[in-house]
Amino acid sequence: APGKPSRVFFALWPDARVAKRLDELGAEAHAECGGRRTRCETLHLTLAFIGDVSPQRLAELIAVGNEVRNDREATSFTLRLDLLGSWRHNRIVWAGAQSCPAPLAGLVERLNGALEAADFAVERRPFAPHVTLLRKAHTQVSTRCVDPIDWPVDGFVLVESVQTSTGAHYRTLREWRAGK
Ligand code: 2AM
Repeated sequence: APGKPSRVFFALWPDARVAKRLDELGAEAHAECGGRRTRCETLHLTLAFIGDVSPQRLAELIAVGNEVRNDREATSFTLRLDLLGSWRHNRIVWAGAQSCPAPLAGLVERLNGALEAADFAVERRPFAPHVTLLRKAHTQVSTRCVDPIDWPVDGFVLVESVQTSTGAHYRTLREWRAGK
């Protein structure tokens, strides 16, 4: 979209079944907390946020993805989302995991390592895996367990986010599948 900056990030993108489950949880959370729901087709889990990049740097990001994809164990695992929680500082309500699978932590570590080696600024805070369900929530929730959503992960994506008046729109720039 003209005028507005675009930004890119690595993410896990759910299949239709998992997205539907997350969307249902989002509806439940919305009834309780208000705010703006993430549209079903844009639900995702961010692995590494990059920000604005030039076309040349984009090629380097794809090289980073290629490098990380070569490790099959890091890209094929089940992620169980079984928590609903919120953050006061950014008024987000999210779906999260009681335990972060080791391969997911490893995937993020590998991505950050490869990004750092390629001179991209990486996140210094500990990785907090979450899927944002609501933004600008009117009320918080106390973190609670919910009916588990088992997400079979078998790859990751590089996505471009374009901010528009109707919210963020996402375009998949590249997809990496485990062992393929
Ligand atoms: P959020 O859902 O917690 O806001 C696209 O904006 C994705 O990148 C979102 O999942 C968002 O996380 C994440 N994101 C946006 N800005 C970020 C930042 N500065 N650091 C880390 N993640 C960010």
